[in-house]
Amino acid sequence: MKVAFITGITGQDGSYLTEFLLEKDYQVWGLIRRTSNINTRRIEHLYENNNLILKYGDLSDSTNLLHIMCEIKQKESFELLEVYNLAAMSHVKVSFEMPEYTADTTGVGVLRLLDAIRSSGLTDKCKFYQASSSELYGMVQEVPQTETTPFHPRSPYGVAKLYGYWITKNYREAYGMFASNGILFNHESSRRGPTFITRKITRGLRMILTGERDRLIVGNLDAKRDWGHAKDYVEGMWKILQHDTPDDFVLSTNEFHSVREFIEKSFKMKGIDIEWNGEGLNEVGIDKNSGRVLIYVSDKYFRPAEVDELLGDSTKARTLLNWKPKYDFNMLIKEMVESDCDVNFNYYS
Ligand code: NAP
Ligand code: F7E
Repeated sequence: MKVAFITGITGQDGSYLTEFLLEKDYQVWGLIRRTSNINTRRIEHLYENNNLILKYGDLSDSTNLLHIMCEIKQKESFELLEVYNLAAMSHVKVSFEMPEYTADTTGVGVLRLLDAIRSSGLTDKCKFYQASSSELYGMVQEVPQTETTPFHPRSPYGVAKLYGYWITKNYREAYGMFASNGILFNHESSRRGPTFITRKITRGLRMILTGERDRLIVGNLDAKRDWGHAKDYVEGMWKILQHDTPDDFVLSTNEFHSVREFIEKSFKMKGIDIEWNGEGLNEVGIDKNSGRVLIYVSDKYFRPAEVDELLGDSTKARTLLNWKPKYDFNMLIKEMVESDCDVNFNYYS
């Protein structure tokens, strides 16, 4: 029996990874948080599947993590359990407002899970994937960034992920655990959280088209990111754990685009040509046809320390894992715009 345990199963990546593994006949155990509102929208379509088992828990609760690992060990028979640690307080801007909570869950949470694996006697019967991030590079020390580029994180989130990266490596070196880091560059989809910039743009476009809102207000228009599609990246996570040895891999598209460009392309898909006027906080995006101002800039969305540009080089994963993204930038935008703006789009297809 192939068995996997996923933390962060209700998130963007967790939901795609669950679909991917269920299709490969895995039994999937997932960690969900108790919340006063429904947080399982992305995985509800999978509830009927008998191979999906959900457990309440939290990365801040080590006793709970230990109990779950012991329960999986006791109930399931497997050669190697695959553990994907995707749970995190994943919003960079929010991490400046909640640095201690971010350190506790995004950082020390990784240690709690690794130690639950060890304490439950699963060290040699487990493969561990840590969701590391291109935010580790922060103020970039070289372009493009590879597995050997030095790190310089620029946010409490990035610093917490740095701890997660190193404690994963440490458990590999100290205890011989199959523990790997995927250093993933930004990946998006129609299931992306609504406050990340790509989804904020495509949802904002919908609200402008329907008249719910008359404008979209954003922060740094010139930030550049290496944006891929989450579906490609969850396949990469799985491939990282199928490699014969534990190792660290960059997953990226190897091209970058600005926030400005993402806005222009998304609006163009709905027939709106954006023309820019002004500078800095006074810059606006105008609909060329109507002359209406649709895009405004506010310092509310700037970060105390910004990551200006991220560009990955995923040659190692492409060579050793035979991983390559299927989606390009235009396909990604098309899917996101259709999903947010077209009623007939199937969120789960
Ligand atoms: P996401 O949509 O924000 O999902 C985060 C998941 O973590 C959700 O299921 C959330 O649960 C859960 N979670 C948050 N705090 C938790 C806690 N204390 N205990 C247990 N679960 C908790 O993130 P994503 O985009 O899918 O990213 C997945 C992982 O990859 C994250 O670790 C992220 O930092 C990392 N990463 C993402 C990217 C990217 O571009 N997407 C790139 C590099 C690395 P709720 O649903 O209850 O909130
Ligand atoms: O920002 C700029 C912002 O919040 C991207 C997470 O998944 O990827 C993600 O982190 C860029 C930044 O993602 C707005 O300043 C401009 O430069 O979509 P984002 P992120 O910070 O890159 C990494 C790899 C992760 O690991 C994280 O978990 O866009 N930007 N205006 C804005 N960003 C937001 N959110 N909102 C704006 O209005």
